[in-house]
Amino acid sequence: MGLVGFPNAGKSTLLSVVSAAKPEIANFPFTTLVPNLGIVEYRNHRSFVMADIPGIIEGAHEGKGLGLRFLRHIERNSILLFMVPADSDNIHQEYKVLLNELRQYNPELLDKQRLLAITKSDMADEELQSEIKSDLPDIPFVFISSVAQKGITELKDMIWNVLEASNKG
Ligand SMILES: Nc1nc2c(ncn2[C@@H]2O[C@H](COP(=O)(O)OP(=O)(O)OP(=O)(O)O)[C@@H](O)[C@H]2O)c(=O)[nH]1
Ligand SMILES: [Mg+2]
Repeated sequence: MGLVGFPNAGKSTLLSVVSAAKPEIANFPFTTLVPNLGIVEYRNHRSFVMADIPGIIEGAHEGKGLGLRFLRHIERNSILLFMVPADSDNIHQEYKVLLNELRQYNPELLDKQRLLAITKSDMADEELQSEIKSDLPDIPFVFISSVAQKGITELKDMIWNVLEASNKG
């Protein structure tokens, strides 16, 4: 499965808390310049691979930012986890921008299973969380905080269930 998000969304931080990978993490965009892979241990000695992809911005399909050349690294994955921070001005809109960039790169990417993680949710109180919930895309979502270790088990369960379902075809 692969992580899809704007720069600074918390992709590498998530990878660092669910796997042994030690990606660079910093509070500025384009920290990750090449994809990082990590193995996520799941219950009963099962595991799956998580690919931390460099951040995508609007216009990436035209080469803006780092462009989309890294997306080939996730073409093989069956699941895409979209990651949008809880303090984003408009989570639904950010998701749409990301989706549109993927579509422009390769429409087949939209056949993949999509999940949404609202990251940095330690920065969103209950009121903001319910406000966020009132306008989300129609895909499974979870609030997570890699820093506070919240929602991580729920996220892994969600990913695992989708992986299992897609393996059974
Ligand atoms: N409060 C809070 N901050 C977080 C959380 N996760 C990540 N951050 C912070 O967000 C900033 C960006 O995190 P990264 O993991 O480097 O973000 P990224 O998505 O990999 O960014 P790029 O590599 O630039 O695409 C860092 O300062 C992190 O410490 C979280 O759960 N809560
Ligand atoms: Mg990163």
